Amino acid sequence: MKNGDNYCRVCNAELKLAVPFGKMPIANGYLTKDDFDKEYFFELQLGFCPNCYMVQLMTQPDREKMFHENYAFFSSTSARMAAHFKEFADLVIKGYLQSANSFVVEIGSNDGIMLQHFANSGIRHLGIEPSANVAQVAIDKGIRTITRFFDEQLAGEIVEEYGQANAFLGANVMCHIPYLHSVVAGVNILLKPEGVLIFEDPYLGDILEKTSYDQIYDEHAFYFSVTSTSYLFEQHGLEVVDVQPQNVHGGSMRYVIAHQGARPVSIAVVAQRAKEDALGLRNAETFEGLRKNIEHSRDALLNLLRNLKQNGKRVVGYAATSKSTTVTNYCGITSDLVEFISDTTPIKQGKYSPGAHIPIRPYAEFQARYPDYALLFGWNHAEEIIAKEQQFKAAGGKWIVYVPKVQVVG
Ligand code: DWN
Ligand code: SAH
Ligand code: ZN
Repeated sequence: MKNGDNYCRVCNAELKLAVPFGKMPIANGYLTKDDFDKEYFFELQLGFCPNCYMVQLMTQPDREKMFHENYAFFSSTSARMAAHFKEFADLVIKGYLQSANSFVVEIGSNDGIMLQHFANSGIRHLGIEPSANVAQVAIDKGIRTITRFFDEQLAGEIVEEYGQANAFLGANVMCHIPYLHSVVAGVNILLKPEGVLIFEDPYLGDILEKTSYDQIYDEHAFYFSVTSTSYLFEQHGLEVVDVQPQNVHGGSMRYVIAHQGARPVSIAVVAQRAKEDALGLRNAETFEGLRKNIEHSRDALLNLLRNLKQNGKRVVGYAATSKSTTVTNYCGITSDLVEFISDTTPIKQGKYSPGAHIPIRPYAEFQARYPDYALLFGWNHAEEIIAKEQQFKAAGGKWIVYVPKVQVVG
């Protein structure tokens, strides 16, 4: 099997380069000044597979460079996401875990934001989380977690020790794993005959419709659609039996997967695939359009920030998201345009943003002296953030957003 830069990780066909972003650093690689001269960069390129239609990165850094004992993203930083994962857990418990001694596995379980609900209900559970520092937060909450990368080999070990699972879950993790065939082979081993895999990830349709190009960064190896996902699972005797759009992270899709023939296929699957055809998800030209939209978005944001600077306005970034690494580096936004980025995560504070080296400051500094404009890097949490920043608005503060288009609000 050929592997690497120019071949599809799902079907091995030659990829078409869709969007070149240039050199990019590790999206969550916050650094100190001492680390500037040894910072790692790679070529960020979005590729389109004309055979199975999987959209993917053409090169991805080694997993150990991204997921390790100093991983900077802690899931429980958003109240809205905490509520979302409680709903997700409740749905799984009611729908799939009613039999005695049920067993649920979650990959990418992070700080236990979802798995805590299974643990608290006394359900047999296991988290697989390779980033040791975030895994430790879950372990400290009494959530059983192993610090490993999930793959086929690990699936076999889990079945030996715990038996097969009724439900296998993953949120914003499946799209992070380049060796998808090993993962899906593992799912096949791990799932009981009537078991389900339920996972959700940012949806390609939303990225295209909203030009949310900042979803494209090192950790996100794949940009799934129902079309490409169906192809992948069918290779392994599994099938997509339901899909449900989710209003989180700027538009996600939840996929329910079962062994072929084990469960009826919902009409939502067929309907969504028809929508994808209409959106042009199988046409290379669609991605040429995306590339142009991304270039326009970059130019509009830079113009706006330069104008504000000329007019002596203070602009501060709000939320040092992984996504902001793509925006700052692709647009060339440094601390001359954005004074600092405010963030609530302690391990990001006092460091500098990857590549662009904008200082990351504690949230208290945003509150202490409101800027004229806040550039909303956490636009996917806009509702939650704008609701809690009424005082900023009352003080005359305005928001800059760039998804779905560059504009000033408030
Ligand atoms: O896929 C992924 C998603 C689930 O989470 C990962 N690859 C990495 C991460 O992406 P992200 O960093 O873009 O996630 P968020 O949730 O958009 O941003 C989180 C950051 O925003 C944290 O550093 C905390 C910060 N934040 C803040 O400072 N104030 C967040 C909120 C809601 C706030 O009010
Ligand atoms: N599920 C959480 C975390 C998403 S961030 C949420 O939605 O908020 C992605 C997580 O996947 C990280 O914590 C990372 O360490 C983990 N991860 C990356 N590769 C993995 C793999 N091969 N197996 C299991 N987890 C993995
Ligand atoms: Zn392919």
